[in-house]
Amino acid sequence: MKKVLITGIFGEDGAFLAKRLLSQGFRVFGLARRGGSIKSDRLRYFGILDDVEIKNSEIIDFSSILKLLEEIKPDVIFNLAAQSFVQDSFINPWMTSNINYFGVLNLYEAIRFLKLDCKVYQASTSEMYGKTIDDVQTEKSPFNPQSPYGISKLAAHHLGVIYRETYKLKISNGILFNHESELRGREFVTRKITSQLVEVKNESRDFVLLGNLNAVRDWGYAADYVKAIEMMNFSEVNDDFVVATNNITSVREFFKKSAELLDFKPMFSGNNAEEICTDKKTNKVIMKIDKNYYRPLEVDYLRGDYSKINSTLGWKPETSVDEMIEKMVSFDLENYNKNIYFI
Ligand code: G4F
Repeated sequence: MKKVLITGIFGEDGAFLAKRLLSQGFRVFGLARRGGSIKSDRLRYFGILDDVEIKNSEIIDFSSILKLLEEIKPDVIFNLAAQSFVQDSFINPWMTSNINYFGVLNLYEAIRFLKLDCKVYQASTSEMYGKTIDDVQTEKSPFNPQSPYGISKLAAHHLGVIYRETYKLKISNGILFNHESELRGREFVTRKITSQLVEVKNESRDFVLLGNLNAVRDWGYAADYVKAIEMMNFSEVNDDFVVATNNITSVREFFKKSAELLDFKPMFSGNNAEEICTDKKTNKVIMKIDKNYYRPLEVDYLRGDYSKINSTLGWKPETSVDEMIEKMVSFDLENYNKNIYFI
């Protein structure tokens, strides 16, 4: 039975991935930081918490990750462990760099030291493109990160390329564009919008406070993207792949679509920080701007071209942004007041 190690197993992608791999008969190990098991809600939600073998380890501690790899000797590693909230990387740049870059360095050095012949998937990100100049980003587009998070991920991305070429490590970097789902943490704008709008609908919240409504993202469905990363790590190819939908939506449009699904009639008025959204049916304000959610530096626009992974591995997105928003809104409606918090 093949042994798979997933770091970051308690996150959105980790949970979707563990579920897929367990159903195919893999033995799935999950790396958990000390105290990390308080985040096990997603695995519990899928009913797989007892099926994954959770191991306490620290990716930022070389001896710890070395011992873990020596014990498990995984055939396949998915490195999803990260400080993944861009806004927080401005507050905690050192911690972000430590986990997102030095953690990856530790992992690759431990693999080299132990001479493990394993495949590795590294979670790269569209945040590496930062301030984009092209209409659509490919694997060859220039990188111009706009946050400590983007820099840390770009450093790890390049490290993967170097270790692949120099030491022949079997590394693939997946440049995943934003991917969301009902399992997404509520600090990210999509799930914040769907969950808080449901609260407004149920009158337990007055309105949603948001930052930059003009930001444009290529939002895909996390379960589709996890399929892509599985395909990458179980193929013979070691390479870098963009995973995206090639469709774009602004934060404002995402809010509008979500509000309409909840039977609001959203109408935007005002400019910049004074912009509001009113429900035309009731004249109630359902969204205001809070400048605290503006980023010190913003990534305005991301749109990914997934043709390389499509032609090489046959992957394509299956869920449209509208279908995804429907899933998220339905989930938040069904689970309103049930204390299901995916953190
Ligand atoms: O949902 P977000 O926080 O995601 P962001 O920053 O794009 O990063 C996510 O996707 C990346 C892939 O490109 C991952 F690498 C990363 O780990 C993470 O998963 O923000 C999306 C956009 C931003 O432009 C932000 O300024 O929404 C804008 N926004 C507007 N109001 C807001 C808010 N973002 C958040 N989190 N909260 C707001 O109230």
